[in-house]
Amino acid sequence: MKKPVPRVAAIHDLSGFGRASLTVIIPILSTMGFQVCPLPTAVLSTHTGGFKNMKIIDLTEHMEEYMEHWRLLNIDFDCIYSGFLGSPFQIDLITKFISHFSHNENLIVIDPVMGDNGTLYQTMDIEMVQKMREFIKHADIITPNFTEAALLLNEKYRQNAEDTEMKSWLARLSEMGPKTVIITSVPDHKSKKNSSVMAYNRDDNRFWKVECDYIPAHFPGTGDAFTSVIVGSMLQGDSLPIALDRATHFISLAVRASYGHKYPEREGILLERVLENLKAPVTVSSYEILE
Ligand code: PXL
Repeated sequence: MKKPVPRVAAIHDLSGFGRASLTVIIPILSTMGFQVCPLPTAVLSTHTGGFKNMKIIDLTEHMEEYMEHWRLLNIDFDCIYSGFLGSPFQIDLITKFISHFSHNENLIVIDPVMGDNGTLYQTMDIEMVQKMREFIKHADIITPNFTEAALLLNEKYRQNAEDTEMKSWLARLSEMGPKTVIITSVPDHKSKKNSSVMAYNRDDNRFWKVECDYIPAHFPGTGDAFTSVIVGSMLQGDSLPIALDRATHFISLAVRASYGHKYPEREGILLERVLENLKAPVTVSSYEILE
């Protein structure tokens, strides 16, 4: 029987302050009309980007029983979406989760959250990177940022990237398993300031690019917001380039709505001010196909 509201299993941490992970994912997907069922990997007092002395409660030892309860309930998910993970062992647990709950009809999205701007997040290490390379083979879609794509491919982080080189990165990441690869924050080779989102779909062998607005600010949690909009957009039946447009323009709007206010960037984008825009049809489309 078709569910009245499609359902997403969201496997991420819950950070109490500083909009990131579940506090971004739940409102975005709910606004887009999806039920979010969180499987929390850890509870943190704040995210790790810019706060000191945060309290971290690793939930690894509780996840198996939590998953077992869902298994007994025989819950069906339209999408399984995982992001920030608290320990390498969690990757083994979530691999089991995916093998149990995945079927031909549902979408598996892995955001290999590990770092940004050329560095690993405080809680990540090389073991996590190695595990992540194995883990992404279970995904239909992955959404690494440029730093994470470089880590997955064992490439050096750099400040600029030619389109031809990025096409090869996208294809190599897809060879590791996922049919669709989306790389965010790709530095522009023409202008040091600009960045773009690039994507590849193996089924039709097409590459896409959307250029992003430049704003001199860095808000944590925008990667989670971006992938959440991609998830919602793909689940509602949009094409890949329209999903890229929708997510890129939503983030750009959210950053613009936030930047004009003076408050610490570590608190994240002012999501509450822009959520309603997710209900609007796509009005600005700027994707390009890369030949
Ligand atoms: O936005 C990614 C993310 C998720 N969860 C935690 C984080 C970060 C990035 O800093 O620290 C706890």
